[in-house]
Amino acid sequence: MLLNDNSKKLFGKKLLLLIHHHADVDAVASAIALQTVFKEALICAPDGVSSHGQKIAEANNIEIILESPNEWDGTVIALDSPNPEHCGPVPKTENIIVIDHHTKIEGWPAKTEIIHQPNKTSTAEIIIQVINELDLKINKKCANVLLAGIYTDTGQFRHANNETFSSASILCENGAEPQEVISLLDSERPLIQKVTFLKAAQNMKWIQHGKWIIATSIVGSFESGSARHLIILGADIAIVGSSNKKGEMRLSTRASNQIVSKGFNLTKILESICEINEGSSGGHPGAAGYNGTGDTEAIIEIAKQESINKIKELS
Ligand SMILES: [Mn+2]
Repeated sequence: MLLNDNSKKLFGKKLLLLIHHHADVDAVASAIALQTVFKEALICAPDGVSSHGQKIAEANNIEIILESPNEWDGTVIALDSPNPEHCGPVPKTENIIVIDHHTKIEGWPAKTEIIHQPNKTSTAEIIIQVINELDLKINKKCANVLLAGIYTDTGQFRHANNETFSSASILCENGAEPQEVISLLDSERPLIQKVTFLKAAQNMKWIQHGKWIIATSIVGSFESGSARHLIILGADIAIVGSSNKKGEMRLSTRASNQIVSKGFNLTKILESICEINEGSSGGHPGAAGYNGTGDTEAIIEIAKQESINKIKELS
């Protein structure tokens, strides 16, 4: 059982569904799914929604507010967000539920109800179980968006496990249409994204260490998609950075299934950057992100060196 009596009670209050910065499909889908069973719930994305996240919202006519209220006199449900910084500012409230599947959850106030399932390949899969335990029904819209969350968070099922397919199967029994989801998400990318990915490849530097290849690049935006594409090109570890004029910078990192299966873990690399440069990090062994301040190139270099050190420890 994921839910205790207290968390069940908290679902009965006025709900604010808070999704992480630059919300991805998993986060947006989890919020939309909960809104299909709690019609009055508000969805809030304090730092915007990714382009695919927006697609899912638009296809379902969902309204997402972009500024989080200062206070909330019901329950705030943080989705797909391992720490408060990822979805902040969190409104002042008595009641918080966190539903997440990232490796490490931290920084939430003591009274928070934490539903943490790091073995699940998406938050969407946790939502299926939550809705079941609340004795509510998954309708077609709910099933479709959750399938979209699973589809993207598992990299089109490349990182799926046994349970992922059981969850997807439950969704299909409840009306999800795999082809609808796939054609919505695989439709053509905006030009600016395509150009960014090409620039990421153009400015890429790479080194080989043993049989492993580490690629790095800097882009203006879309760093996670850029990192993913460097893996498709043949890198085992991709580290892509971006920064803004305020001096804030972001790293997005990806690792190939091959190196992850040997025990390589990106969250460890980014945690060591937090020790050196503060900031916050989170994610999974094969896909992780870091937010901080400082010189992007220097921090990419540190991440690269840390990766080389970890490669030396692999079997
Ligand atoms: Mn997720």
